[in-house]
Amino acid sequence: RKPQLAVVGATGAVGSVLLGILSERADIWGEIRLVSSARSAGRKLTVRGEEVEVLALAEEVFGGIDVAVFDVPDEVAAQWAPIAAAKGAVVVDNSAAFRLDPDVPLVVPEVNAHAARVRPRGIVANPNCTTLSMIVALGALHAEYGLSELIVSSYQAVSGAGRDGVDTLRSQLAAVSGTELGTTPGDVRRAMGDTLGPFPAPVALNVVPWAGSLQEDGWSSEELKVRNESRKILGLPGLRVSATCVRVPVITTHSLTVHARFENEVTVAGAHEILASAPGVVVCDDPAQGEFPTPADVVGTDPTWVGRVRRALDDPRALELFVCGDNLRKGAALNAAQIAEVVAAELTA
Ligand code: 2RA
Repeated sequence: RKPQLAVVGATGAVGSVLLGILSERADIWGEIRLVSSARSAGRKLTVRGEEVEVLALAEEVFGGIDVAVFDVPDEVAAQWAPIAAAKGAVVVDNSAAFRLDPDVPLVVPEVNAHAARVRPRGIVANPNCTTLSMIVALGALHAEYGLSELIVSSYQAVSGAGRDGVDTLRSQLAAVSGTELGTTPGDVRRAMGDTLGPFPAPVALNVVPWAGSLQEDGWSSEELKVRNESRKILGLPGLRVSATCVRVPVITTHSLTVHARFENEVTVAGAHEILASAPGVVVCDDPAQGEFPTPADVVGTDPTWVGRVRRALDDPRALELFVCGDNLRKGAALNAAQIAEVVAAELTA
């Protein structure tokens, strides 16, 4: 029989993208059961061209389910993923609740698909969207050159902060459009009043050097996720990683500048060749023709786009890259769907 899939958090921002992705990809699933909080249960959503009623999260909804993709807040995942696993489902969890648990693999199929096979808790974790937006390209370069250090800055889209993030940017853009704002200190902030939404400063006509919560020594949780998750996915527990995460006025698609240092000397031609043949990566790198990835062009696509590839002028072992990835697709829903497919193939083998 075909494996049965549950999507928990089907009505959320990532859940909606996941239903679209499941409708586009090879249809390997038997039933696709949709689940949400009691508040959104009863709604009908379309998947694979059919309307499906959303069920309220409860132990019984996991009966007969082989794979359950969770896209819910950390605390909901922490409570419910083990319940789904105890009912026999393999859980693919997109929250941060289990990512650093040594008994939970953190999987990016292009980089470490094999890790999904060893899952003592019955849970496979999906990385954070910022890590995911760069790691497929870095995994390919690491396999050839041996990564030794990463210094990255992110340019993160507001949809990473959910529907509230998108609504906030849209209403802030409406408030500044057609005005002279942005020329004197604080004028944008004053115009926003108390409509900052999930961000600590205006995001329209601005950039905000903050994502996530405050952790020790001034680091943000998002910056530590990039460090810890990159190390785990690449199997490099001692990798030197420094990240600075910044929110920018983009709806969807995270970008990163990456300074990647390797064990071996690198060349731009070599990096181009590796990246061009890496699954899930597209090279878009011809600045003379104005060709480099931008979020406006990358949004809605599946691959990791790489451009501006340069060898560091002062270090023959280091590359500079500009990387873009759709944070709702590869950064969340697509990677989760790919993990679910890897697990389904194993279960039906
Ligand atoms: C963000 N990475 O962009 C987060 C969402 N998971 O805020």
